[in-house]
Amino acid sequence: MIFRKSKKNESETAKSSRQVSASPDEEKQPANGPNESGGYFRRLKDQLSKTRKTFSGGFDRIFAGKKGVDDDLLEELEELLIKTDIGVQTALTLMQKISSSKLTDADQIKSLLKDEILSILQPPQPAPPETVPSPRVIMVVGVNGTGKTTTIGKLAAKADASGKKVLIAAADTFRAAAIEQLMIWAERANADIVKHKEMADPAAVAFDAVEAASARGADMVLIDTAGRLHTKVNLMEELKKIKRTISRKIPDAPHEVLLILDATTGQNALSQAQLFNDALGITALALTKLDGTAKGGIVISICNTLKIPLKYIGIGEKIDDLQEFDASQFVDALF
Ligand SMILES: Nc1nc2c(ncn2[C@@H]2O[C@H](COP(=O)(O)OP(=O)(O)O)[C@@H](O)[C@H]2O)c(=O)[nH]1
Ligand SMILES: [Mg+2]
Repeated sequence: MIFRKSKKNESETAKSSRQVSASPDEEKQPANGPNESGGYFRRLKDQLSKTRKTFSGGFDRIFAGKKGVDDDLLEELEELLIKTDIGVQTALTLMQKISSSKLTDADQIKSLLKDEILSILQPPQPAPPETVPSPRVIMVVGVNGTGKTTTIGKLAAKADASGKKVLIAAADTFRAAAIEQLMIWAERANADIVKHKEMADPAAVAFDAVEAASARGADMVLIDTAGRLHTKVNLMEELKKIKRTISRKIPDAPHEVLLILDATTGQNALSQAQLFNDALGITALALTKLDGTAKGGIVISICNTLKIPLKYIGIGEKIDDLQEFDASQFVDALF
């Protein structure tokens, strides 16, 4: 295997220290789980405020001072849904439910809408219990700027907080800055990092990382990848090669191919998902930057259109601003 011979020279590993200084904001904070304190839900609600203002605020405005439901009001409601990036098809489905319910009371319509959205967001059947391979290899993919590196940092911190040993692979070798950015996140999350030089073969980095993780008894490997889209074909080939190469070391790896989508790109996120899924077989989604947009309806659009589970949502730039997606909490935060 050609890429192994240069390993000694090129591969460096760095174990970060817990003493590394970080600004108070960057200081590692306990990773919350969905069943933990009210602070977790409050944070979600705060960070989704832009979408909530459009959604729930808009709803109240439409119904203010109106008695009964007429065509104009329904039209306004449909426009509102589309404005939040819920998608035309999903908006139409919801409007049909409202029309056929014959409800006229604003509160009742709101609660019907809430129930219908929840049933879209909830997976049809509970996911089968995950077997936990060790190391569990997660390949993280997505277009540049969607939040791959940041999400890896957040995931690593969560895993570290639950006592797991994490190793991160710097397989976005396209820019030196990308490797440096990942090193900072690894440090914050107390994770090991495996990196080569800029422009090194990303598949070789991934292979070394998986090998090092096995040797060191790591629980989780997070593989950062490039996302330049102007060379779309090459990118997909590069990602496929990484995937193949990993499976040569661990046959059933990667155990997860996590696609990162940026909520602020709206419906574009859906076409990106199609592209990456066709090439790689995406097993889970993370939707970032829900804090920065009034178009959080994209969550509903994604769950209604794609048959890929939405596992995580990013609601800020801080290390603990990644939450496991919980449909009912999300809907409660929206209304
Ligand atoms: N507001 C907000 N910003 C985010 C979130 N996730 C990532 N970002 C920011 O998005 C930018 C690009 O993220 P990065 O991880 O470098 O994207 P990559 O190119 O896919 O690796 C950075 O400025 C991040 O801080 C999020 O959930 N909310
Ligand atoms: Mg990156």
